[in-house]
Amino acid sequence: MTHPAGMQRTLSIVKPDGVRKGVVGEVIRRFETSGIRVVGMRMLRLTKTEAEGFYAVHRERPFFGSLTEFMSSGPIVAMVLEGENVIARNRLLMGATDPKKADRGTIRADLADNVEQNIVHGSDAPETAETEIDYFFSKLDIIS
Ligand code: 3AN
Repeated sequence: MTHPAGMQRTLSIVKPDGVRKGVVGEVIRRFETSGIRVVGMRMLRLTKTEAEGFYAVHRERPFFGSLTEFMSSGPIVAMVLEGENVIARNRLLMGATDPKKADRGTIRADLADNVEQNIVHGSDAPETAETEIDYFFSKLDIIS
């Protein structure tokens, strides 16, 4: 499939804290307001093993056990976002990993409680975006 230059896809997740707080709509509104298109979406609950697979790059980190426990603690909403430069734009909307350090007006500054339970995930590079989208979505699940 061909895309205009600069067009990208990224994986976004509203984490279990975001679903529990009822801010799924608020997160999507922020994407849509900034011109980012949702081209795939599903709600699911990860098993601990599936969360460990998704966060495998962090397996040596001290917070790995707690993070994967949290990520499997309730339903999440996984989305494929599409737009020009959407990987970086989504990261800007999300704000820094630690909500205390995130700029005002970002999703994490406005909605998150702490560095682990920080409402959203977003892929950080084209290669990780591709792997992460494939973790949750088949080609047929994504609108082109
Ligand atoms: P980001 O999600 O901003 O890309 P990463 O990739 O460094 O941040 O971390 C992945 C996830 O691990 C974060 N979203 C957060 O839930 C958790 N995390 C990161 N740093 C910490 C930490 N110091 N303590 C607990 N959890 C953390």
